[in-house]
Amino acid sequence: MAVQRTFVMIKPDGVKRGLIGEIIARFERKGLKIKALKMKKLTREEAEKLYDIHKGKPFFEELINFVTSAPVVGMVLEGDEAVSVVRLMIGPTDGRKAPPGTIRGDFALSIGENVIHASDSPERAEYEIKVFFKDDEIIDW
Ligand code: YYY
Ligand code: MG
Repeated sequence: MAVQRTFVMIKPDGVKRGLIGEIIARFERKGLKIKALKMKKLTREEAEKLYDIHKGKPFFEELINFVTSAPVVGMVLEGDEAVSVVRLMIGPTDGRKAPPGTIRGDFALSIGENVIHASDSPERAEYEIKVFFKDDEIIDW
C-alpha cells in the first residue's frame, strides 16, 4: 500500500456554481481522508507559484486571472495511491473530452474553466500543499 497525499483545489467556477459540497462528497465517499480544508481568495503571487510550471505558456495569463477572480477551496486528501486516484476522479483537462462520471466530465464544458485542480505527482502535491497551507492547518488524524 502506498499512502499518498495530494492537493485538490475547487476553482472559482466550481465555487460560484455551488459545487463545493458535491465535489467534497465524491472524495469522502471514495474513502479519501480530508487532512486540510480551506476557502481563500488566491493572491496573484500564490496563483503564479501554484502554476509555476505553466509560466510562459499562451494560456498562463488567462489562467492566473481566472483562479484569482473569486474564492477557491483547497484541500489535502490522503489515501492509497491518492495522487492517481484523484486524477482519475477529476478526469482529463478538457471538460468536453472528460468522460461522464468524472468531475470535469459531469460539470465542465471548457478547458480553461474546468472546475477543479489536482496535483499530478506526489512531489508536486507536497509543493502545492506548501503554497496553499501553513503546516498547522494540516490535521494529523
Ligand atoms: O493538470 P490539469 O489541470 O488537468 O491541466 P494542466 O495541463 O496542468 O493545465 C493547468 C490548467 O491550465 C488547466 O486546468 C486549465 C488551463 N489550461 C488552459 O486554459 N488551456 C490549455 N490549453 C491548457 C491548460
Ligand atoms: Mg496540471
